[in-house]
This record gives sequence, structure tokens and C-alpha cells, in this order.
Amino acid sequence: MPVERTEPRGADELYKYYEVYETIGSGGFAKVKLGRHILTGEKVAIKIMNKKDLGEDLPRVKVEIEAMKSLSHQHVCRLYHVIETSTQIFMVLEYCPGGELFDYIIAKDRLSEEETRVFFRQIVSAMAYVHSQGYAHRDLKPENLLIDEDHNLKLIDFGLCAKPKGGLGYELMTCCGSPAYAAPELIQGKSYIGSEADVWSMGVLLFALLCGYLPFDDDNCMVLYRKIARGKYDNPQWLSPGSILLLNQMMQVDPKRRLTVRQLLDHPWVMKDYNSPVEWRSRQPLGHIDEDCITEMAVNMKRSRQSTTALVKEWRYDQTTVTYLLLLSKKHRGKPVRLRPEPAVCEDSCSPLHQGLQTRDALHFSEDEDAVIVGSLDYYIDDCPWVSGTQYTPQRVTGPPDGTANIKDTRLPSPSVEKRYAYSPTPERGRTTTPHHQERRERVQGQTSENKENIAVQEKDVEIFALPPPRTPASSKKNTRPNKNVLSTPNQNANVNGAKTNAVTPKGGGSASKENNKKRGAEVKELASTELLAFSPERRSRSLDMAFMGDSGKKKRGGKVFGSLERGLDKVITMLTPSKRRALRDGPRKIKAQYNVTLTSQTNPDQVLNQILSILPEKNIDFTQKGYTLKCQTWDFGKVTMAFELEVCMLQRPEVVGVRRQRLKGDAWVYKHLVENILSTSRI
Ligand code: 6BB
Repeated sequence: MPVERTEPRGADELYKYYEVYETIGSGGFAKVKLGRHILTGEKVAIKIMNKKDLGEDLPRVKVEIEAMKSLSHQHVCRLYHVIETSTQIFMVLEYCPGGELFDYIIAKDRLSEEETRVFFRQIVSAMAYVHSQGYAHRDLKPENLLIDEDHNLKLIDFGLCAKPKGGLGYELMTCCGSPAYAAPELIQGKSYIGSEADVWSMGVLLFALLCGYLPFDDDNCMVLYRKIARGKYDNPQWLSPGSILLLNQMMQVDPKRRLTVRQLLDHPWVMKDYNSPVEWRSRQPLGHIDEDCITEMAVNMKRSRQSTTALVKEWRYDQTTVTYLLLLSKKHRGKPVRLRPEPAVCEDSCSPLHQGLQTRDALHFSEDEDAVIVGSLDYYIDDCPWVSGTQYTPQRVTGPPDGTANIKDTRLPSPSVEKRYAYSPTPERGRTTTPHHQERRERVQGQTSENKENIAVQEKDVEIFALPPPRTPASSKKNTRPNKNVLSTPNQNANVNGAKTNAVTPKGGGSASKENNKKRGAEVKELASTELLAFSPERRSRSLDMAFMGDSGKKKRGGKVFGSLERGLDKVITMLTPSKRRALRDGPRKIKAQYNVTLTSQTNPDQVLNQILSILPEKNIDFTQKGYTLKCQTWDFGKVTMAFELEVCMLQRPEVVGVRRQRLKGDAWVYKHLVENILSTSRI
């Protein structure tokens, strides 16, 4: 069922037209919630931003909105509706239940060349279209490609896109994007052509699809920049000669020697098994107006078809736009082009399309934990044939109206120019590996050929880097773009590498600032909707004291605390409220195997749960437990750097225990390594 209204007053406009469900992700200054457009009954994603938090990033949101308004393509996530209040901005967007391409890759370790081709053709299609509209995306990475219910890719996050005034051929100066995907000319602070930089990122992305890890990676920014500037990477032995050639042509250090997107459209590797170039033109151009949708809207609005058409053509990204676009989407999916019947009560007898529906009447809000829950999004999962039916569970409506505390049980899953084909692979063995990829590289080592042909950079260029230095506590939030950083400082990666973060006290000394602590407080609140603690006996008493005393480092809520753990806890004691006891007594959920579930060889879920519980403190990971679900967080400099869920569940075939994982916040690759680390150390 929809979660209780938590957004400030100005959000009435949102609740007028949408049912709002759980938060599925947060990063930077946006959080994304699932929602349903009441009039069409269609699912949507709602990106919520607080203007004050956005600060200097506000213009980026405006850029994103303007770009998305002008883009309409089968592989670009559609913007439906923009609601701006005095304090907030809501962007209502296309629903992509398959989640991020990133999670899909890591769940499969890496993709076959055939599956990679399906996705890569869609990426080329999206990028060719985006470039044709005069935009460069500038933040291409697997986290910014979502999978829709038909298993097609949709490009998101145009916050860093650029539309040079004189056209795409004009040079840009702003250095942005995620370092690991950034082109050499970009990190060196040179002026660059946006489309050329995008092709480099597409090369890194292609590599990630085929290999399951990044071609250029290091915990240390400067080392990473050097690797990118040299343009050398290892080709693992499983790559076909064709893949090696294409990667090499895309990751050319000299942008003028790189393939162009146009050349990618009919590249031999891209055309293999298809024998046709990539279709990049929009199948849904903005100019065309669908008569069936207009008829249905006209009836609903009690207007003429002509005036309805005129209204739709204004493209105001309001209730009219979203209704039209969602009706069209229904039509394309073979569903009836119908709006929901009018509500029984309509305050001033205005049509629902203009007035909006009074959602609360239609919803069940329950105070009773055991009440039957209705209205959950989970029944929609049938629409998504390739994802098994365990993505959503009902949301309990209990949290305070603080904006986000209702993340109760989020289950998410959780594609005419000159050609240059020059390649001569030069094998080189035994390269040094980064700690991050040690394990995987061990498999790869001795079986790789290093790419050398793409190097066209003078050593003097190598040390000139324009990307921001690693984040320090003093660097203000305005300078950072969380979730856009593939790189972390050694501190940020402390958990992965088994070191420093003390999750209890915000670290970072004085410069970690009051603001950070305030933010931390809010984040604690956000993730503190479940409250089971795990403490060693001595920490337990201290923490309980703190709970009663309202210790500033911890969030107190109704006698329950959200606790942190320090390293070296040898014993985990859980304190159970009746409902939590019930959650454990009822046993783990039974689910079908899906890509974000790691299978274990064990059959006892409690044993698996205990193994994970005992490992989390060692890795400095904060967690709250509800039944078999652990909501985990890592902290650095008083900020949540990572948030994810681990859920012990029972699989049906084979009948073994599984661990479902879901990233909620933080860098995707760091998350991957951290979860791999937890699960391998847990010996499950
Ligand atoms: C979007 C979405 C659209 O999500 C955390 C960040 C659209 C997300 C979605 C999903 C899973 C299940 C159901 C729906 C535009 N911008 C951002 C968006 C960002 C989140 C993706 C998941 N990880 N549908 N969904 F992702």
C-alpha cells in the first residue's frame, strides 16, 4: 500500500495525482520513490529533490528537466510530469522495474557477447538519438541505464548533459561524470567534444558488460587518472577478437582516432547476427498525437477532441501531459486506452483530469500491524515477465511524517563515415592488480592481453588532471555529486578493505561540520524505520542508556534505537519486539531465484543469518534487522556512504538458502565489492 504522506505541504499536488510508495534509491540530493498515476493506474518513478539541499546543483536539475522534455525515444527514460513547489521538485518518470543495468551485470558476473550486443545496440541507439538532438550525456555508466518491463534499456540522469550552443561539434570545458568512465581529455581538463567523450564512456561501459569489472580502476584517484590518461587496460582471455577490436577503437586516447557514434551504428561487431544497422530514430516522435488517447481524455475531461489535442500539444508536463503519455504507453503495451472511472466525490465537480483524485479515500492506511494490507504495488509484478514475483512486498504505514522513515521492506529486483579498424593485440602478462579486483583479476591474470594501440598521449599530459581531488570532510557537499563517483578515497573504501570507519561516531573531526551531522541525523532517521539492534553485552547497555538519554549520535524513536556496531564484536544479541519475533518465527520468505539473489549451499536460514550477523560488525557495517532482512549502512565523515539490504530467504528450486541483496545508496562498484566481501567472508 502507499506509504503515508511524508513530503511537505507543497507536495499536495503530488498526492493529488499519485499514490506514492516506497523509496527505491537515494543519492546526491534526490530520492526516487515508486508511485502510481491514479487516473491511468500506471506505475511511475518519482524523483524527489529538495531545493534547499540542491543548492548550487539546482541549475543541473533544470538542465535535466529541459533535456528530458525535448527527448522522446524508445531507449531514453520518459519524463511525464514536473511538479515544482516552493521547496521541492518532483519529476515523474517512466517506470523501469528491472532496475539498474549495473545490478544486472554483477548478478551475472558478466554478460555473454550475444547478450551484450542486444544491450549495446540499444545504448548506441539512445546515444545516436541524444547526439542527434544536440546533447552530450556526459555521465554514461551502467547505473544510468535502467531495464524496463520488456527488458529494454532506458537511459536516465541527464543532469550533466550539455547542449553546446553552436552544436555538438563545439568544445566543452566542464569536467564531469564518473571518473572511471571519463575520457582522458576530460580528466586532463582539456576542452573536449561531448560526443567524443561519450564514445569513450560507451567503450568503458561495453568493457564492463563483457567483463563484469572496469577497464580502469583504482582506489586512488591520481592512479586512476594516470591509468585513464595512458589508456592501457587488460583484455581478458574470454574476449573475442572482434570485441577486443571494438573496445580498442572506442577507447582511443586521442578523441580524433576514436570511433564516432555514427560509425558504431553499422560496425561489424554491432551488426553481427542482426545484419542490420542500429535503428536510432525515435519510434515515438513528439509531434505525433494519438487519436485514441485524445478521445479517451476528451470524454474524461468533458471537452472537445480539438481542444484536448490543443491542450496536449502544449506539452506542459502537467497532469495533461502525464495522462496522455501514460495512455499512449498503455496502448503500445496492448492495454485498453482507458482512464479510471471518475471518483464518487469530486469537490467542485471539476473533471478528475483537471482536479486530480482524492487519493486518501481510495487508500487504506492502517495503524494495526496485523491489518490486511491492500493496495501494494506488488501485484504489478505480473507485468514484468522476466522478473520473478518477489519484487515488492506491502509497505507498512507506520513512520512519522518526516519524509522518509517508511522504508519498511523495500524489495526490488529487487539494451557514411570513414571507418578506422586498426588493431594488433600485444599480449602482456602478469600486470599488477588493484586490491579491488584482486580476486577477479587472479582469475584473469596471465590470460590477458593488454591494449596498447590506443595510446596516443604524451607523458607530459599524464599528470594534468582536472577532476576534483578525493573528497575530504572539508569539501562542501556542493562540490560533490554523490552517486556519481566511481572513485572513493581510501577512507570511503575502508569497509571494503577492512579498515577504518567507525560507524558509531561520525568521523572526520571538526571539519565534518554540524551540517554533516545534521544530514547524518536525517539519514539515520531515514533508515531507522526498523529497529532491531545487534550488540555485544557491554555495548548493549550503553546503547540502551543512550536511547533513553537521547544520545545525539543515535536516533531515538519510541524507546527503540538505531544502533551502530564496532569492530570485534564477538557475539550478536538481538532484542526482539513482538512483531520482530513474529517475523523470525514465521521464517524467511520463500522466493524464486532471481538475479539479485546469491545462492548458498546451506539449508538452514538461521545459520546463514547468524553468519552474516557476525560478519557485519567486523566490516564496520551498521545494520538494523527486521526478521530475515538486514538494512545495512556504511558511514564516512558523518555521512552514509552506502545503504543496502541483505535478506536471507528460502529458494524453491533448488531448496537452499539464498541471500537477496539490494543497493539503496552509494557507489555501485564499491557496493559490489563490499557485498561480495561480506558473502564470501560469511562462508555461506
Ligand atoms: C526509475 C528511475 C527513473 O531510478 C536506485 C536509483 C524508473 C527507477 C524502478 C526501479 C526499480 C523498480 C521499479 C522502478 C529515472 N531516474 C531514476 C530512476 C533511480 C533508481 C534506480 C534503482 N537504483 N523506474 N525505476 F529502478
